Amino acid sequence: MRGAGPVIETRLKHLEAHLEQENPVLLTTVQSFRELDTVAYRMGLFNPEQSYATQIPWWPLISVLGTFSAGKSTFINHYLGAKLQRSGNQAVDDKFTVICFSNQSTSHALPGVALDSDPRFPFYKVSSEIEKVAAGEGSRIDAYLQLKTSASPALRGKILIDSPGFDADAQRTSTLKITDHIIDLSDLVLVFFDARHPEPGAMRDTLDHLVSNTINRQDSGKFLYILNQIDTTAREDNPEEVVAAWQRAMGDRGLTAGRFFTIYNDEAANPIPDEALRRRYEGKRDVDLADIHERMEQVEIERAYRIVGSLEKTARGFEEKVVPAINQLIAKWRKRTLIGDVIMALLIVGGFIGITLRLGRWEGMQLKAGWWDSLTATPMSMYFSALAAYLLWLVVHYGVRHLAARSLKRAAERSGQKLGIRGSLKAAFLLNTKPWRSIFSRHPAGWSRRNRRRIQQALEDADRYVQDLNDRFTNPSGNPPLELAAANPDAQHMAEPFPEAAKAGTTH
Ligand SMILES: Nc1nc2c(ncn2[C@@H]2O[C@H](COP(=O)(O)OP(=O)(O)O)[C@@H](O)[C@H]2O)c(=O)[nH]1
Ligand SMILES: [Mg+2]
Repeated sequence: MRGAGPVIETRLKHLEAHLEQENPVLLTTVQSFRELDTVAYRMGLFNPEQSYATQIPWWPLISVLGTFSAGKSTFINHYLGAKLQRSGNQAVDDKFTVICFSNQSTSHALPGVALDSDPRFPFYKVSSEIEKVAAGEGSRIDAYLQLKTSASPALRGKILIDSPGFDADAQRTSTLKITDHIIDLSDLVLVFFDARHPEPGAMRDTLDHLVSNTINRQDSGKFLYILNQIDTTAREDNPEEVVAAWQRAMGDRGLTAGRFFTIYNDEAANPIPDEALRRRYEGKRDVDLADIHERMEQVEIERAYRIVGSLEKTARGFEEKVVPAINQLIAKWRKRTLIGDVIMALLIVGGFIGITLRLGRWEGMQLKAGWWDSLTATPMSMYFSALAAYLLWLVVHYGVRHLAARSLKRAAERSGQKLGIRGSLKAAFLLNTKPWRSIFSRHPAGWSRRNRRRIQQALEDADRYVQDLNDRFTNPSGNPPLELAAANPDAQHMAEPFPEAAKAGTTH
């Protein structure tokens, strides 16, 4: 229980190596998480193959979903400023592509297995998810996922996911499952529609799955609905009608609030000969595209704060939740042990009296029984009898302690779950009931002065990271500073992030 095990150590090294390229502030947070890990190991909360750092997603995830041939890949290529993804009106990609930053200039395509086994990526362990819904498919992870890297500065600190089209007739359950998984993990979901086919029939699957099913989600704000290829309406007599029909179709699914964007891609677009009309189209497109890009950037910033928020929340959790919960369990355990001791003592004394009444008699203050006489005959034999009695009592007492601890295992598990404590509260509690721990000890095992200093240090570091992030992200572009580090620590589930401002590379 001293430090991180070899598997987790390797993972943390990978994580650090990647952050080194991307975001120095967040790189230093890994060190703080390691300190908290140490405390968790010593307290028995974590086994050596667990770490706070690997339990949170480090990259903001932006997924691009929507109808087949709507221009998803084209949009991504434009964003990256590189032709990474193939595009075309035929189904050119039937896999999900996870695109992440690497500063090596040539981009690599790696198989899905790489994603499944590397905890830096959001698909870590997705095969077991797939396996749950489609037996046998989990091992075919390569059929569904691939990884590409790109050195585009716009990609720094985030991960993009390109997806296959969404209108295949029979969506295989595994594809749907992956889509759902991606939606859950994503910080931002761009849902693409095709202005060439704004009729409800053509968009049915997308509407069903990416509109109807999502509007009631708690995180519905992360969905942006985009009508792409709007240039193709320039020839229509009534182009507004295309947009109106699209919005009606979504309204029919219950989606009425804003977040609608209409864009197109210059290079892929048909030229719009009428100069005034073209200007109008470009103007509107530029506004919407800038909004979309802004949202993509924002996600990255929020994530960085949330990682630090998570660090802070984890650090505070020791004092606020873990230690009180363990103390409570120890108090119950102590009580049960003492009650058990009393019961056992009464039983033993009772048994002793019973035996005595059968085998001997009391005369005055003296016990008259052959066995008692022989035990107390000489000082030596008295000494050994007392020792034997004491040893017997220890066996009884430790048996009672053990049973009392066992009787609280379930309670420890439940309390850990209820409080949302990561790691095993049960294991941490049981560590306190080991034979060498006193039932009267005042601090839980591992809650030493040294470890409390570690936590204090992590909290101080968290403050410093917030300042560093503020220095980095606040103002020059007019964005309001974010203050969610401490304010929004419960964003835990989707959590924490990391990024660096890839401000340098993106244009808008
Ligand atoms: N007119 C027009 N065509 C586009 C636009 N964006 C993409 N396309 C074309 O639409 C086709 C499908 O694009 P692609 O990016 O492969 O779509 P995906 O299936 O959603 O990834 C390609 O031939 C693109 O050149 C656009 O904004 N306007
Ligand atoms: Mg595509």
